[in-house]
Amino acid sequence: MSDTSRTDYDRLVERLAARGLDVGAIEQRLADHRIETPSWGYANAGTRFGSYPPAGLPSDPFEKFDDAAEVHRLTGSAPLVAIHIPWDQLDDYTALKQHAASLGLEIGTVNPNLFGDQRYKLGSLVNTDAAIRRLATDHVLECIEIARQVGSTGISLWLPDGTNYAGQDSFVARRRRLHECLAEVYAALDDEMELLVEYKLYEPAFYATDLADWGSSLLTCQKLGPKAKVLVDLGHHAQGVNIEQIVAFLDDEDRLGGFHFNNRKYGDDDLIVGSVNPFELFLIYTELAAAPKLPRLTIDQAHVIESKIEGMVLSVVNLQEAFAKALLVDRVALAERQAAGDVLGAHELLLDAFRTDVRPLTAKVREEKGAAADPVAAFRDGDWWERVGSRRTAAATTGGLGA
Ligand code: RM4
Ligand code: MN
Ligand code: MN
Repeated sequence: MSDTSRTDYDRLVERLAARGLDVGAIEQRLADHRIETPSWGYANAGTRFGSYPPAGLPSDPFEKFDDAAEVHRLTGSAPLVAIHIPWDQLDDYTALKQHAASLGLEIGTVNPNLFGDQRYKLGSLVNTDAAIRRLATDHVLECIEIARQVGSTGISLWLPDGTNYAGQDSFVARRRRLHECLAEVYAALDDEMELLVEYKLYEPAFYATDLADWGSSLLTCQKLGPKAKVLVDLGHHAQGVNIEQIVAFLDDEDRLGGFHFNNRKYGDDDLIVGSVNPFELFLIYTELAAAPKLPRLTIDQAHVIESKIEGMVLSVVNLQEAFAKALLVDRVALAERQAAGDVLGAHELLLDAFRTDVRPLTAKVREEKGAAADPVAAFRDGDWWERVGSRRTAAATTGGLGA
């Protein structure tokens, strides 16, 4: 650590200690913070209008893990990588598991894909055709088997099913078909496994999505059993929805399974987390930090014009800073002010934590883990391109939307 940053750090620690905060405990929680990055975030992605694949893209799942390892090396907090099947389809998943371990990584959630196949035109797990439902269910069962092989305990399900026109199908019949398929999936889970049930307001369907909001996901999870939990993707709500309140409610019900972090301005934009609304991200972490254990924290983004690795590094840094700020909230004083009806006094405690520049703290925690004080600058100044990127000549894989 340089002398200037040491001074910044010492000053910050002094200020925090004066507020009665246990800086050592905060640093420990920051050191334990584990983010999962998505394999598809390293592959080509675009919009429906086109894509601009940069040079040096990975050409297979192994190379995607090489890129994820770079993100982990620089940030110290991204040891998990989510895989998407069939985008990461392999004959031998144990080879990928070994490759991950050799890089200091683990395979995180396994994500079935129920939207790529032509046969899913009218839906997957809710399709009126029993043969298509069988196909989709078997695919999720295959993902459970893959999870078993790679030592993963999370199956992350995003159901793209929905209808485009009123009257196209019965809401209730669709729901029953979905629950029947998911009951079979649930029964196949091992004890330590979890089924994460993601919801999304709209897209690809535009009239009614079968799992459109946290309520429908939660009802589904409650029907299935305790191993089914809700997954919150920050881009999957109507504008203005209070996501931190959803987080608090789900956590209180012990049904918060995990996150797909990203940020949005309009729709499901999949921009860098914390780039549009850092205050919302801080408030979400304020709810998360209140519990002793964090849920699965996955990034689900599509970097369309920016550097993919740099974008992922910045995302992890933004998550580290949001968590650090949330850990500064004086919870005792907050409860006191809430009980006293001190509206702005309580609000001020949150603002104070949010406005604190925590960068000296997160930098120190990263450096102690052997990562970079400033990961984005370290990536820019580093030799990833010479070492890895420029050597990649094989055709890049797809595996992001619109790619
Ligand atoms: C969806 C959803 C899923 C993601 C796909 C690619 O909008 O967020 O989680 O896997 O996109
Ligand atoms: Mn998602
Ligand atoms: Mn999405």
